[in-house]
Amino acid sequence: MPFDAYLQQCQQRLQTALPNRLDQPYSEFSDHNANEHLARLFEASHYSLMNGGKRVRATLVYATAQALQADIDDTVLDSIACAIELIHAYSLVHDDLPAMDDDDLRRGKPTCHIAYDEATAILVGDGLQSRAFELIAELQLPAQRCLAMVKQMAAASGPRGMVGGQAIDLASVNRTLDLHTLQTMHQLKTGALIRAAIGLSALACGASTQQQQHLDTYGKAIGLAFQVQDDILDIEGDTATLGKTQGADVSLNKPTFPSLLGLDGAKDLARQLHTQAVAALDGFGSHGDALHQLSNYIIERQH
Ligand code: GRG
Repeated sequence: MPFDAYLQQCQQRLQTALPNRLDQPYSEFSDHNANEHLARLFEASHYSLMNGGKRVRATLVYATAQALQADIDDTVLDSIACAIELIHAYSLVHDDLPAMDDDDLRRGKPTCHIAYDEATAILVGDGLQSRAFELIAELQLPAQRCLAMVKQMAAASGPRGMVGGQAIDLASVNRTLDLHTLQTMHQLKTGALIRAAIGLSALACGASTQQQQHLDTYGKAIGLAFQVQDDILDIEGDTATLGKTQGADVSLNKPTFPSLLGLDGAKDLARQLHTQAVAALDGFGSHGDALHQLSNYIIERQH
């Protein structure tokens, strides 16, 4: 199947799977006045989650299961894909807040705190994150496997992962970072959740230790490549195509790959990471095609 069609298929799968899973906790209030008081939080959560998004992380969940030729229930995979997208959406809502990147535009629309208000945006992020963990905890899989997945998602999204990367990012405004520190920051901030999308899927599918290692090498490389391409697009893209403010990193005086390596150096790095990622897929043969195409997409994407 051509990659565009594959990506579209995964995106469509999420259009149904996400609202189904987001709505569930509210159903217990259906005969209760609390529903009325939750309406704003509920609406703002939908707004932040169902507003487009490429769903790259969810697609990685499906493509990993495909590489492993896993005999796994579709609803289990959908829940993992949704959990990862919920964590991602929470991080974007919080990242856009005035105390963080202070951005007005996300996925081509006003950010959550602009469309609603700051307190609601904080609660939306908190709620999306909690619900993500609930989804993994209630998977119909052996308890040990669920536990390992909860642990991996917590490590990837917490202070040893995405939150830690964000903290380094905030501390680095107006400062120079060396290449190693910049890479570490992005491995944590952007790369950790991308790796977790692959890692959780591999755990759920019962991948061998060796398969997990190869997939993690792939994930580590594309996680960083994703950010390198993001930095390139911050310079070469335009606000309309990006759906977020072009030049935001430069105007915040943030260190980026192009600022350290030059634009051509950053493009070279993206290509090197792509080569590493593809090499790690060798053992999966044609079953790894979707993962291969995803790594092409990550360094070729225009938004
Ligand atoms: C607030 C704890 C906390 C963390 C925020 C991921 C992150 C950390 C901030 C996002 C800032 C950002 C724009 C990083 C660049 C890479 C990135 C994660 C881009 C957004 O991901 P896409 O392009 O977005 O997959 P869509 O909208 O397609 O889902």
